[in-house]
Amino acid sequence: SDQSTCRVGVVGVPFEKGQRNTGVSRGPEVLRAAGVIQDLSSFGCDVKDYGDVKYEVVPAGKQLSNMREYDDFAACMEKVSSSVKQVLSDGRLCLSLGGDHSMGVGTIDGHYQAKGDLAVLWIDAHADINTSATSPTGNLHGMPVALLVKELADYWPYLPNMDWQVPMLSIKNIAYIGLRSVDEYERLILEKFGVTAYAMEDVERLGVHEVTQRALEAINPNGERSLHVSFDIDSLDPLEAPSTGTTERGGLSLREGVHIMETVFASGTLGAMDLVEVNPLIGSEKDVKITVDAARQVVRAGFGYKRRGMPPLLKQEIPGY
Ligand code: 4U7
Ligand code: MN
Ligand code: MN
Ligand code: MN
Repeated sequence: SDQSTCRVGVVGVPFEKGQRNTGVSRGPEVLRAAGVIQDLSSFGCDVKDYGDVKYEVVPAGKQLSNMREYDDFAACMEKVSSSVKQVLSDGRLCLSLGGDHSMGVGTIDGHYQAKGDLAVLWIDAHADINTSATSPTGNLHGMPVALLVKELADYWPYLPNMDWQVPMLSIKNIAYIGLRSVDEYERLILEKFGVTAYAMEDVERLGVHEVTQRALEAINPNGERSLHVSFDIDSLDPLEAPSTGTTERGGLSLREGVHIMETVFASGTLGAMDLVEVNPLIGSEKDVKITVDAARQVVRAGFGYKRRGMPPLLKQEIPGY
């Protein structure tokens, strides 16, 4: 019998220039080596690995202020976008392994090109909605949401080599879960546009299940939009995911992260998921293992793994069953 519950395409994005720590670019290699792909096929997914995205830099000819490594970013994300678009056009769900979170620009652009109107669930300690004018760091991994939304298009200078990317997302169709480190101007934008944002205090008050249901209801009430989940591993508490560059204490438990992804799967709307910001060069060997194991559990939950157990794959007949 064909029990393939899902068809998935995996894209690796070994990009780390959106932030300052060496090592995030090794995320895809470490997650694959730990068995992310086998995790999915072990419960019946049909998984195809599309490999890692490669790019060549085209210098913009001028420095963009407060956008570090802009040339590499623009070149890489164009390739990320076309890979994600390819996976989805092949009739697969897309799992993108990062890499730093600036890659959300490429993955969400590619998703939009394949599926049109989207709903985006951004699971993160941070809002990642700085522009080059508001960013305290100049790090592009803190800016992807602001690059993607229509409502902030006028807040950017002309961005050379980004003509392939049109800000197409409505800020109304994004919801956050896990926030606990939001910069002042980010807060201003969230307030101004009434963005659906469940910070940690909301998870405490309502519980993770209610928060996830409300987030999905707000951005995709009829379930007609394809859902993009961008999961920053730093949304989890650093006790559960220590090997990442921008830890914030007081985060989601691994169980809460898994529960969010189980709820996402149950909604039947998932089109693509990013798992980003795992940095195997931060912390001890044990820290890296804890972080990578957490990432694996979050991913498999999103593609249909059930903690209560899965039915057998019936590769052979077992007498008596
Ligand atoms: B991540 C920060 F200032 N807001 O913009 C910034 F605190 O993808 C952090 O969520 C961004 O990890 C964190 O640099 C980006 C900073
Ligand atoms: Mn992030
Ligand atoms: Mn973050
Ligand atoms: Mn981070």
